[in-house]
Amino acid sequence: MADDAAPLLSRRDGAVLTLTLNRPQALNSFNGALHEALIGALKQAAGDAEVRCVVITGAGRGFCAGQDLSDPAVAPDPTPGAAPKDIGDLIEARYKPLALAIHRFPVPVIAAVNGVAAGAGANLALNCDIVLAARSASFIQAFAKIGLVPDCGGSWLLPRLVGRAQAMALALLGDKCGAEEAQRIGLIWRCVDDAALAGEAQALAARLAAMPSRALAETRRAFDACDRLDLAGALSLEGEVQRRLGMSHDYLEGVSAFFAKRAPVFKDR
Ligand code: T3D
Repeated sequence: MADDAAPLLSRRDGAVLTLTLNRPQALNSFNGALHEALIGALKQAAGDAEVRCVVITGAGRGFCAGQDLSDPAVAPDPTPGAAPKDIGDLIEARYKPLALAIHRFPVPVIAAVNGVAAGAGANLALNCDIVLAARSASFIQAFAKIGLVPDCGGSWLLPRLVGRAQAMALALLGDKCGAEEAQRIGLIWRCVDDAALAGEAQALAARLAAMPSRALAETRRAFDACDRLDLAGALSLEGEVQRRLGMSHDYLEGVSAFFAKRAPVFKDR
């Protein structure tokens, strides 16, 4: 694949937008062009009322191998005496906005993990609302192996997803966690046969796209916010969100459709 190939492929099927990371020669690792393309596509989709679910997947045999460690903009310079690069700026400028864009996205985001997901690539997937993986895929918290800590939200996500004991082992050892094991420990939702991944991801996306998007995004927001709340605070938050949703078109539509014994047509976003 030529270096000037589009780093991100974008396809619309009805209300479902599929974004394919497209640097297969480097296992879809992130360089500046891929970062810009992905965040740009997410921003555009967030403002497009016709998009009601996003699927992120990878081209070729990998999902995403995290940061492109050969990118001269951020890779350490081995020349004796060369000044170290400030990769904190990279995290602030690229990975933080990416993780937040997914957590604040107005409609569900699915990761369809088609192969190895390492470093920030693993955590890109784990930031998504639902992670579906091919049975042959794997997740690697590769950071410790190169002297770094989990980023792209990994330090927040991992203990919440799998508990501290599993999270510590995943992060400290950096071992490959196969998709079946990832499902068993609760790191991901489900793995499916490799040949079924794309179809299952699209079917799931179409199903979510027909659901009340605003309520789904508020569910994610409540789950994230409740981490900082006690039970009373969580109950208050639920009341505040229900108050808003109870005044929405989709609630009226959902209840009307229930009594009319017809399929609802949800519109809010
Ligand atoms: O700047 C900063 O570092 C801060 C940002 C941090 C965020 C991060 O994501 S840090 C973590 C970075 N990622 C890694 O450390 C993972 C590195 N990759 C691997 O450990 C392995 O490639 C995999 C376990 C993911 C897959 O192994 P395998 O044996 O299936 O494939 P491979 O042969 O290692 O890789 C295939 C090609 O992709 C190879 O290129 P080549 O030899 O065919 O020309 C390899 O160099 C390239 N590749 C894989 N990962 C990266 C990469 N090239 C650049 N950057 C990568 N991350």
